[in-house]
Amino acid sequence: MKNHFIGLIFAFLSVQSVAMNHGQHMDHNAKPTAFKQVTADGITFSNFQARASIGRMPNSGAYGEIRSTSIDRLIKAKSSVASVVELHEHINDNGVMRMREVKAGFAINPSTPMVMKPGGYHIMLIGLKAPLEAGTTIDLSLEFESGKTFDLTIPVVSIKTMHH
Ligand SMILES: [Cu+2]
Repeated sequence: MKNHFIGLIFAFLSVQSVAMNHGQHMDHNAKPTAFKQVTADGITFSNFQARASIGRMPNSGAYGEIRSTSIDRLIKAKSSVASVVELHEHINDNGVMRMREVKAGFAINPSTPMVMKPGGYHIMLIGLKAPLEAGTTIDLSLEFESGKTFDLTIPVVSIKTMHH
């Protein structure tokens, strides 16, 4: 219960810090749109980010790591910036890398973090309403099989600076 409460405060703080990015007190040494780790209800989100649009491509991806203290499954993602959001994986189809939707969602096991990254599991943002610009943020709602839902604010990052 206590952890849950603290996690919600962190989530609130991360939203607040995003809101303050355009204020006068910005620390120029800080990375203002870096995602702050959020823990709530036994689930920890870290390194979340969306890829800035490349040219006029109508789609993009969101990535991050999820840990859970209990067995769970990410079953749905939503964002106001895209018409459709799907959970995808990359597969090697006779030497050709392709993406496909994982309808069952992403299993999350307490022993291993569920990692979404370019070229692997990812959240696909399909039919962007406007190009995603580096330095901005987008909303991302995640729904789990356990019934837990989370509303995150995640930074948009250029593909060039995406690697950690
Ligand atoms: Cu995809």
